Amino acid sequence: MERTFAIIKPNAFADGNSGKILARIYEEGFKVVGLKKLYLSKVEAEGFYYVHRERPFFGELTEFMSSGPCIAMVLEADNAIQKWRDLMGATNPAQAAEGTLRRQFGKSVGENATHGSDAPETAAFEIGYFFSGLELL
Ligand code: 3AN
Repeated sequence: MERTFAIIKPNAFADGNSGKILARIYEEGFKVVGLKKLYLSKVEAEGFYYVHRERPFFGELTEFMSSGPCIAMVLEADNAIQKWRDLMGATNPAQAAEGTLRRQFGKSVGENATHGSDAPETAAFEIGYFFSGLELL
């Protein structure tokens, strides 16, 4: 079993799509080990996306992620990191495959409905950034 970190981003939360996304998560066989609603500050979003600090879109990305509430989750499954990335689809919703969450709920490359860790090391950092061990029992 592997764990990954996932976010229902502010655009999907504001659009009222959190329930539909959670339903897909359960249908696809993930166990939801942790779940919380958060309203990130700009500084908290910057800390989360620290690896992207040199990217040209860092300001836009952290503004968006702190623009409204989101839902942070820890998901567990066999091969959870890749399995969740497959369910999300490509970063750009216009290029995401039919049936993926970003295709269905994303608006743009920034407002793309969901986040997912891209490797075991990033999953460990991201889970620890949002959840304590006691919250994941
Ligand atoms: P992924 O989230 O699919 O791993 P990355 O690592 O390319 O994609 O992007 C990291 C984050 O930055 C994503 N949450 C994405 O929404 C955002 N992002 C990527 N490119 C842009 C862009 N050109 N403008 C705004 N946000 C972007």
